[in-house]
Amino acid sequence: MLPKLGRCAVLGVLNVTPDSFSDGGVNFRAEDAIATARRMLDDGAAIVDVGGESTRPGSEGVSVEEELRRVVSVLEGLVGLPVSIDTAKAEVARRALELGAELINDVTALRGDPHLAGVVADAGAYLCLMHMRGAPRTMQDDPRYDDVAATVAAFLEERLAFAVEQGIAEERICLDPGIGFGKTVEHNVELVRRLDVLLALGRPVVIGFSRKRSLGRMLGDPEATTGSVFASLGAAVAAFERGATILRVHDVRETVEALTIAEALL
Ligand code: HH2
Repeated sequence: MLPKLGRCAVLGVLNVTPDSFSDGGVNFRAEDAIATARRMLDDGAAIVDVGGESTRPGSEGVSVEEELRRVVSVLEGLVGLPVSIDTAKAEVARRALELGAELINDVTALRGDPHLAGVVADAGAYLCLMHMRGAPRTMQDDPRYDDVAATVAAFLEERLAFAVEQGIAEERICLDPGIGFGKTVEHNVELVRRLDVLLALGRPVVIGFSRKRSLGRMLGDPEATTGSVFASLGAAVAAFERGATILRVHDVRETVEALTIAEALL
């Protein structure tokens, strides 16, 4: 799945939103988004993940019409290029697949829209199932787990079985612990340190630590709302070393260079 680097692939984040936590507004105009996507692919991304709804902590979500309005012109400008769509909505996924998207990245792991599984199955598309506790509006209100790695693994195992039951081929599914989605800094750290628990499910693991607030907080700012590029590179290399094979990142060129060297040396 998604070859480009030798042993892992970079998925470039393209938020077509006014309010994403680290790059909100930067690619809100379709021309800018299309140019950014092309640059990410030139820089070595295996695929570009187009999203029209922010899931940052506290966000409320947008309507299907608004999400379609944001992403369709961008997808039209990227026909023929490897694209993923970051959506939980069946209607947005359906339109994106018609326009050539190959992967559906669903942060709700098929719990958000009862029609999404059928859309993915009918298209024979790739699917990313992500763990999230609660919903973006409230997910960071004091999240607690007895054993975060075991809880996330059990959840993803159940969602994987559900997706397969719905007719989605297991070989097309990858799993993501959802860094920052209903998790403290310590939970996020433990999920990467114990990635073997997720790898035991037998599917490729995606890690999206890029620019997330935990990185800024780990560097000593308790109020940080983002993390730096340098901190993100450290997280990407560590996640790769722990066995993640798909890294979801904002800074593609920097990450591809870091991972190319890590692949050569590890
Ligand atoms: N993180 C975000 C959004 N989608 N999808 C997966 N599979 N894994 C992630 O870690 C993940 C994701 C949040 O980051 P971003 O897209 O940059 O921000 P926003 O949701 O504010 O647009």
